[in-house]
Amino acid sequence: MGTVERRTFLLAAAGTGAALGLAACGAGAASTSVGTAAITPRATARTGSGATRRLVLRAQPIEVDLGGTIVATWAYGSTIPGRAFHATAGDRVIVDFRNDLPEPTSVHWHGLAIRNDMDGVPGVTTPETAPGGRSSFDFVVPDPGTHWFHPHHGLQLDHGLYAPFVIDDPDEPGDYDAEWVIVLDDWTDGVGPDATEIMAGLVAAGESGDGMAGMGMGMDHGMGGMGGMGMDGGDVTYPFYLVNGRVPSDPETFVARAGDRIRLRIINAAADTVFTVALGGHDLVVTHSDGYPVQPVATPALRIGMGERYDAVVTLGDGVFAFAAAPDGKKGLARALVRSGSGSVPMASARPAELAAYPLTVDALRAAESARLPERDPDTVQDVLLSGSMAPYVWTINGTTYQDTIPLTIREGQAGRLSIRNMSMMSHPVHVHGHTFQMGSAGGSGPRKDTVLVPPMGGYRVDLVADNPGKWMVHCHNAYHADAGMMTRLEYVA
Ligand SMILES: [Cu+2]
Repeated sequence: MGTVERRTFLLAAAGTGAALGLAACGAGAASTSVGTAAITPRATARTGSGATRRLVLRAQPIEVDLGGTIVATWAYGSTIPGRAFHATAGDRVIVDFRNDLPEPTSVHWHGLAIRNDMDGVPGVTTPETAPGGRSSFDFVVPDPGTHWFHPHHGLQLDHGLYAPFVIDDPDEPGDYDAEWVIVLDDWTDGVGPDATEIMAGLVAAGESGDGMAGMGMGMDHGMGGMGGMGMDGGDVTYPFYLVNGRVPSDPETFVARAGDRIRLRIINAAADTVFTVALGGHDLVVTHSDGYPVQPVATPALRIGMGERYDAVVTLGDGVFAFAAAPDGKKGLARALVRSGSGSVPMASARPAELAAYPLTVDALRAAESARLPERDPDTVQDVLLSGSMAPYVWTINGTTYQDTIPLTIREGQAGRLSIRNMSMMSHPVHVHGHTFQMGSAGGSGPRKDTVLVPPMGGYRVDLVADNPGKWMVHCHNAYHADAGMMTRLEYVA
């Protein structure tokens, strides 16, 4: 495990605790946040490639075929996922965004440590885009990797509003024959209750003290509803789980030749579902976590939390294989097919044997040398305590919901350490905007990431460098937990 620490805490699950107000011990709660004046010089100091790429993006209501089921939803463009956008590290990206949805929205560029005022968080970094309105974004993409974009607005993530954002590394040889982007999702739009109805059901169930009470709202026929009582399987069961917008009975089929080396770029865009993924008959050789290289490690199966991305290389055998994504703690399966020869197509419900293996998690990964932060003792250590409950349906960081949060603080140039501890019986994917952290300690062997799945009652220590001034969200990437309060900010102070 190297220095990656996974700490288990013997804390009562119910203890949201009053004595947790440790958030602001680092840089001083009385300091004032830095403003745009600090953001611009830092952003303009970035060396670019000189190239400019343009993205014309429209959020709109569409009808889309999931594979025999046509549903109404909201999407970027006319497909689910939205078309993947490609750039090279150092490129300037100019986005012309139009909102044709009936409510305000925003676009957040997940995993990109771009300038703060382009981060797409209404009320914190970037104005929302009104219905019928336009917004433009203009930023330099600093780091290569598999990233994505989605709204940072209420529960909009649980519609079809997501798309890959792939940044190529000009210095990487690309030792593979092809790359395939694989986006996982949990799906309810047009077949089950929508996100707002699900949230209302979770809140109502929490008020009645009955975690299953929400089942009454049209979800009593197995087409969706609330999951188990706060266990690791998420809070919501979904009618469908999708790979690249397709149900398992009518999957996307990737075609290649036996012996080809394929780079998979796997993105979990789900709102409430952790997936375990496997390619039948193959090992996945994991090469990157959240865009950053790791020492390659082979595994039959891989666990991926919401918001996380993993890249893996596979060397294809000869035949027809299922790439399967099993939702943790829930029934159902998502899949794509890989065809590299003749053979019969596995049944839609067939689970590759690899899914029975214990899946690789972040604990087994070590950063490539190039991905390690410089070794450095932290200037500030701050707690990120995750807690909450199903009844009432409230999720907190450091003992408060977002509206009452006391932001984490840091000064530009400081080394910061977050001590993330999960005091609940659910896993939470914790996402930090504008930065990537190194698991364990700076200069150690832990992987670089921007989103980490923290297991029930577990914890991680992560280090980051305060090199991107602004106000940055730190939050759970479960859309329902975030909406129920599980968010805070990391604010730069003078
Ligand atoms: Cu959570």
